[in-house]
Amino acid sequence: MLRPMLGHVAETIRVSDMIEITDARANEEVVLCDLSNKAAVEALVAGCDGVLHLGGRSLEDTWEVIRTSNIDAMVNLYEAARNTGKPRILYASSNHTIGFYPQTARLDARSPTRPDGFYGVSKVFGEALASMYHDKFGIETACLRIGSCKPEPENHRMLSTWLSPGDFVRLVERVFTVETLGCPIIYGASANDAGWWENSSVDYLGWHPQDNSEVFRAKLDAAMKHPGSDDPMVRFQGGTFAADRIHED
Ligand code: 15L
Repeated sequence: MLRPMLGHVAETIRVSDMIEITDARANEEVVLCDLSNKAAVEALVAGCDGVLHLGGRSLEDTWEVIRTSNIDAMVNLYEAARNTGKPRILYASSNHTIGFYPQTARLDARSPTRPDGFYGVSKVFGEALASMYHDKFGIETACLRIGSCKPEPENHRMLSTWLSPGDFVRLVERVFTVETLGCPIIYGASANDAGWWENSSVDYLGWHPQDNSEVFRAKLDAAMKHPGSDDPMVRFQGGTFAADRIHED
């Protein structure tokens, strides 16, 4: 979804996946990589000025899958960054780091985490790892707690969590050009009237989300019923992730 909108951010963009990428664009160079392979990650990161880290498992899963994709892979990424010129990193964290908060709570970057599953716990780990590599080695990371990055909100919860692709790209531009980034927590949501999260601690980035999910409310109201008040989709910020059972091997 983002690749067609990101072409201008660098002269060469090295895109990576575990499976073949067949639609490489003019300034994209493809490097296949399994992020749990330490040597492969080091080769992937070598020579990069910046890393937009969207890899890993992005949904709840067994601990084994989460550990391989989101814990081991993160250590491999940060070790590779430390050994290859310390590129700045934008790390796709998630709203599932705080998913067990009720939807009535209003959060900012200082709110304690309340992960809603193994996946959310792995994202908290990633934020802690980024913080340690910043303090110890000076690697800068934007820890972006993405809400729901979709072309448009798909349900009423996403009226609060929606991050438009355009606002994401505008954030990428700021993260990789601001003089000093540090290692901030950023809530990844557009300028939604129904939003829950406060981002004033990252005003210095100069990121100004422009989109607002409210324009989709009538369409959603017509397409689906509001869930009942005891439904996880209206109780928890993480929605159904908070009600997911533990995934067993
Ligand atoms: C996430 O972290 C997931 O990666 C994504 O698939 C969405 O489900 C999103 O959160 C969300 O909470 O809507």
